[in-house]
Amino acid sequence: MSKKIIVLGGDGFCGWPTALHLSALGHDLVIVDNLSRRNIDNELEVQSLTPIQPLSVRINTWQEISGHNIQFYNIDVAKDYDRLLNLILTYRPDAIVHFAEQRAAPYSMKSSKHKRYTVDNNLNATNNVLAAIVESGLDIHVVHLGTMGVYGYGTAGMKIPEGYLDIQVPLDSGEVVKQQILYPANPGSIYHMTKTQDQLFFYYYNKNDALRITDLHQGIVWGTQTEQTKQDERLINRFDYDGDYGTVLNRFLMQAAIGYPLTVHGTGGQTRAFIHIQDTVKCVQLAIENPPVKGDRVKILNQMTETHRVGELAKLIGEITGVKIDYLENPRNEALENELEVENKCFIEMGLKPTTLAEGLMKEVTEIAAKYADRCDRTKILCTSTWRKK
Ligand code: NAD
Ligand code: USQ
Repeated sequence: MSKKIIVLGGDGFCGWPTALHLSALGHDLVIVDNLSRRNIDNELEVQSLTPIQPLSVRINTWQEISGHNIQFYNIDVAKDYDRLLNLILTYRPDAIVHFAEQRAAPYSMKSSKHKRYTVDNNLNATNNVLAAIVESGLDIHVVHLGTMGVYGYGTAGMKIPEGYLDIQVPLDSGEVVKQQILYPANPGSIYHMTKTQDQLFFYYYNKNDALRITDLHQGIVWGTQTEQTKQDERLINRFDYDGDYGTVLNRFLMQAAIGYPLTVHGTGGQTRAFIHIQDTVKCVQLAIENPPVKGDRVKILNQMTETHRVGELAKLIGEITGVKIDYLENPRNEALENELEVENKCFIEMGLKPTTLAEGLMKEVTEIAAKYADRCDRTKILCTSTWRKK
């Protein structure tokens, strides 16, 4: 059944392909974005490796190719509360997908100005969305993009559950009470910290106002293109490679394509969770199709398909492409080595068929990283944002 869906942050790396995927399925789409990500590119004097088009060109191209119309509103979700509320009241969406946050950990740690911006932007954006839904009186399903980083990356040897931890509390009487609590938050950057705060907003608005909320704890997204963004170069997705916004696997792919030694932080023993962008858009679709019912607690799903050590990824890419590896001093304050096992059976049971690293890696190097290699500014590759003053 066709739904009315607002994608907040729909001009971004995950938001744009998600909007196209949902539109291709026949849903009615509205994108809201304040284009802050494009302005941050100006601030950092860097550009997407891929030549992304202005949003109006993207939307017109999609209309031309698919016949589907996507509306766009330039609204700052963190600041323009009245315009957001007005849009919700007039459009009356069935679902709101919320990507509209500052998402780079290194950017959030650059200076006190960047810390404060990230906190202001992310917390106010989330609170505004939830408060506006309550004020509208409409029954709207919120699908939020959270992060695996809310859990931290270490465990007591167990699989990280999907949001809730079973605990047993021994009482003085000797009785043992069983409960489920939110998995303890353990953020590793100011950015990740905002996502742990988002969880509390969801918990509260769900408890107080019975809002229907799905929080997707997503791993590191890799890859660039989806079935829709491939259809025309004007639809191409963004590819961040710089030291602030580039994420590790895409950075390694781009570095391999230009023969730049792979930038492993520390020993590379950090294990992280990964997901391909094609699976991201599929997961959001599945989350929308499987909403919680009124009265359910916040539904938390782990949106990841594989875990890998950063150093092992570098070795794999080194073997395929012949590029060298550089072991650099780690600019972050993070564990040098960690094990990570993650439960992700909810999405698998809903029908997700993961894109594996093995099938996608080389395609990504040749079709994207090598093709646009001449757009790379080598001076922007190293990560210069440090977690603690030297
Ligand atoms: P992105 O920066 O490419 O996209 C975010 C979009 O939101 C941008 O277009 C930006 O202009 C917009 N935006 C930000 N603040 C806004 C505001 N106040 N009002 C309106 N628009 C605003 O980031 P992304 O990689 O697409 O990530 C999207 C979401 O997914 C984020 O919340 C992020 O935390 C989460 N996530 C991303 C990854 C990843 O690897 N990229 C992994 C896990 C989770
Ligand atoms: N790393 C390197 N070399 C690099 C870049 C990064 O070794 O050149 C290391 C980092 O030190 C870190 C790991 O790779 O240990 C991951 O870094 P990243 O920049 O790829 O990912 P991260 O900062 O965790 O953030 C990204 C997204 C964020 C999302 C998160 C999901 O930017 O929006 O929330 O991935 S997760 O990591 O699962 O929390």
